[in-house]
Amino acid sequence: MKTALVTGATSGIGAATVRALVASGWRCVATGRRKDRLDALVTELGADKVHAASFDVRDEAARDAALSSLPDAFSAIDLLVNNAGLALGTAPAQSADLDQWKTMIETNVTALASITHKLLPALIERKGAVINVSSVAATYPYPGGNAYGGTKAFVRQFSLGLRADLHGTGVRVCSIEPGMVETEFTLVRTGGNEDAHQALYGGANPMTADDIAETIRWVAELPSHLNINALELMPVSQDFAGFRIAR
Ligand code: NDP
Ligand code: 8X3
Repeated sequence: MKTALVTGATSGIGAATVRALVASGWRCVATGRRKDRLDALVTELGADKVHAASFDVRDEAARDAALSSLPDAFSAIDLLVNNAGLALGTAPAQSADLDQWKTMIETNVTALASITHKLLPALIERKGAVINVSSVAATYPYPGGNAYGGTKAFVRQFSLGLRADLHGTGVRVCSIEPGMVETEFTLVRTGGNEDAHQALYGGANPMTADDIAETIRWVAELPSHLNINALELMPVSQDFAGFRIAR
């Protein structure tokens, strides 16, 4: 039985990924700040399948304490799913809140790079895999996407750079790049605005967290000689904005 560590497993894509992996025979270390939600996953899926490790990904000391006290059955990580992340705000750059930018960069970039750096030696030893959750925002800019899109572009390019450096090690790396997925993402981005959540997803037939989780599971379980470098997904209802001209 293989073991995955999934960051951001208290909600949305991360929680769905833990469910999909466990249903397919994996053990999971589920991480996130909201311990009650991790505990609920353990109750739902079983303590032999899920271990809750509650920490803020930006807190390296708390992360290291949690990783160094993993039960034996969960301590050999074969797959790192770097999913924890967030967008904060939709304001244009010129009126954006700098603290929100810093939080996105610390979470989506610095913490992701740090936990990857921490786990790489073990992943190399086990010929494991890294699946990073980027976004279509990495490739397609949109108004108000500024720093968030920048963080996700880092995730995409970092993933490809990891592939280059890990050449010959047998470690696989994939950048998963979803468009609109209905999760708590927009509530977090807007500070809990239910109307904004409804306005974005209502009638739009967005992707679900399960759609992305199933994709992550599929990528993780491909034969060991096969690497999906990057994978972009959108709901059928979403496409690309045109170029705007200011006159
Ligand atoms: P959710 O808000 O539902 O889930 C985000 C998860 O990230 C939560 O489990 C949250 O846990 C965790 N997280 C955020 N900050 C921290 C932190 N400082 N420390 C630990 N965990 C943290 O959103 P999604 O499921 O949609 O988002 C998952 C990933 O998917 C993100 O990286 C997002 O950017 C990306 N994405 C989302 C898309 C969408 O349309 N929904 C599209 C493309 C990419 P907790 O708050 O408990 O700590
Ligand atoms: C989330 C998708 O388009 O809201 O990464 O940036 S989008």
